[in-house]
Amino acid sequence: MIRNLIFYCIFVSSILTISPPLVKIIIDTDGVYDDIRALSIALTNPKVEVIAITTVHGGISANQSAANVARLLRALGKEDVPIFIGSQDSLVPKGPIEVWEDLFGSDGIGGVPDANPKALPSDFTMANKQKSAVDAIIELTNLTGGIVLVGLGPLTNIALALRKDPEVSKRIKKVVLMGGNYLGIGNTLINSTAEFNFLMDPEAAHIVLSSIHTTIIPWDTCFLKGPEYNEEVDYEESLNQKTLLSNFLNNITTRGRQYNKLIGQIYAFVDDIAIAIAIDRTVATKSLKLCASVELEEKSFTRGQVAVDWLSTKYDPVDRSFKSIGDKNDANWLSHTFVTEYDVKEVNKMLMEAVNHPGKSTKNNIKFDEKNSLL
Ligand SMILES: [Ca+2]
Repeated sequence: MIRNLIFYCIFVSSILTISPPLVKIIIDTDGVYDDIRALSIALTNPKVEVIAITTVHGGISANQSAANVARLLRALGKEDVPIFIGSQDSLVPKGPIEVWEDLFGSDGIGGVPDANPKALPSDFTMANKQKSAVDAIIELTNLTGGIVLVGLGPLTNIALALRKDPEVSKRIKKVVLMGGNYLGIGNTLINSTAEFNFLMDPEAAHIVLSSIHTTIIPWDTCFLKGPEYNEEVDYEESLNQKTLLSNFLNNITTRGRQYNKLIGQIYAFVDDIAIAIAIDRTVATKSLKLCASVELEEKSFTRGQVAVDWLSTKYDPVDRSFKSIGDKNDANWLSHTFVTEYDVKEVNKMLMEAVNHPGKSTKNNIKFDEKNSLL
């Protein structure tokens, strides 16, 4: 009896040791090439269960985003991950999407439909047609506890989900966003101090930041730290591994990397950082907790910029930084965690593991040459 009990205890403890709980993630994305690179990490990381991928307008349409995600899922043999299409426009409609073709190509992923895996018409029909992204977020967070919601695009879907069912904010474990800023560094228009995702739907960003404490990877951090961290990692290392996924990521980012070079910008990590921090929060090595809101004034240079209340902060001598005193300020601006430094080597490691991951399909780890022919 005692021996059986000991065996049972060893058996249970070994299971607990071998199988830490999976990080359950829903990713909301506008499906351009950095989103696809970031999704690759989540979809292949053994610590992660991707519950669903929801798509939103942004760099491209929500439909094109869903097709790009479907193409990635085929590359990984992960067609079982559900895709739900969401909002086609911002809360205050802004009209047709202007795709930044020089950077992203016409489809948001480099305009290379013949790159392996080739784009297929069926990519546009893989998404679940029964349910919208907003309802999927509401229902899936009801079915599964402890979900981490990661936003990699404009926040329209997440805002609508929080509006339709405010309890979403209590059910989810946390929200990690790539977007916004805290120093007013913009990345879209020369007359705007807003970051792209927030500028594409400032009202949605305002709703999200007013409804729930979030962890934000602001554009300022990507912009300021990207060049500095280039001394620590080779951002293109994961693109030269000659696996199907590595070649795919290389092909879909070629145009963007060339364009960045042309305008003197560096090809660095962006959305990948959000996914890495959602999986392992220690990837964020320094952060600021700040009460913040979003500027909504129309036709202003600052529309979509994050407004920070520095007066409600105090100096933290240990971290040598300013941090908010409470969870909200007197104007009810909630506090948010802005990641200001991150472990770039760990993000690169996760990306390297992704491109070298065999996935469900063994074809993924077969080595390919530059033209995608089998070696
Ligand atoms: Ca994005």
